[in-house]
Amino acid sequence: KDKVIIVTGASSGIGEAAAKKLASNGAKLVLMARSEDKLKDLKEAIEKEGGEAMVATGDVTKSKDFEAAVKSAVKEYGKVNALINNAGLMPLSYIEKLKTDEWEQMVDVNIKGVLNGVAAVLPEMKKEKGGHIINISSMAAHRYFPGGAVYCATKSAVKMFSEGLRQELAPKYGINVTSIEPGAVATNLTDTITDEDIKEQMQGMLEMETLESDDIADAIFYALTQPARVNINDVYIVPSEQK
Ligand code: NJP
Repeated sequence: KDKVIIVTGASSGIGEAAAKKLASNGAKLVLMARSEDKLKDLKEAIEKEGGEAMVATGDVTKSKDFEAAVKSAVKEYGKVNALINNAGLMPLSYIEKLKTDEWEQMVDVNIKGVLNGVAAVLPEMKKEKGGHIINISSMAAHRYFPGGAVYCATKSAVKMFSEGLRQELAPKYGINVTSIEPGAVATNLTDTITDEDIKEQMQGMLEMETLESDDIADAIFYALTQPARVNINDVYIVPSEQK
């Protein structure tokens, strides 16, 4: 209750579901993504339900955008208690196709975006003498799947970075850190795939019953609502039907 929480990638999928869930439980939400119109609609939807939210349009790959989001959060709500580093991209392809621009995008958003977020919120969390950072990693941190070499590498980086972050920040500053590793969730994530073969394979995979964004929002809520002494390190969630 009354926690100020920044959610990146709040304009769709898991981020949107998490923002709604947290707002309906009394948190003040700072909604970050590039699609301003979608964020405005979400803010309106949250307020209609009696919740509080503000829009902080920005690109997580730009440290200045993140700093601006934190600054406006502090101006509006006075503090930052939690950051959900959720923004991510998954343009899968086989390495031999050398889609190097897409590799770079994934490294920038999935890894650098997380680092920018941590750098932007850390001073505020230190002031608050505590906080919580949740990084959305993936099942891809546990195993390779076709066309996923770079994506899996970025998500492994996020998982390992989360553990280092926890060991450095939790004992010293009371900042807990959680890595959430979902299997297939029904969202727009596959829209960024430009490789037609991979797209077809993914469609086949998604014929199984996938997780809903709300399932991941529930896991985020669970991790955030533990007593300060409890750090939920990893949450690995897959659809029951996923092999
Ligand atoms: O995907 P989607 P998800 N700066 O496409 C934002 C991970 N995950 O909810 O900027 C700021 O609906 C984009 O917003 P916009 C996955 O890797 C998923 O599934 O307006 N924001 C949108 O809100 C990712 O880390 C599955 O275009 C940027 C959001 O990211 C997280 O879950 C499985 C941005 C993407 O929403 C959420 O993805 C898994 C930027 N530069 C892990 N670039 C799954 N769905 O199956 C993108 O293991 N965004």
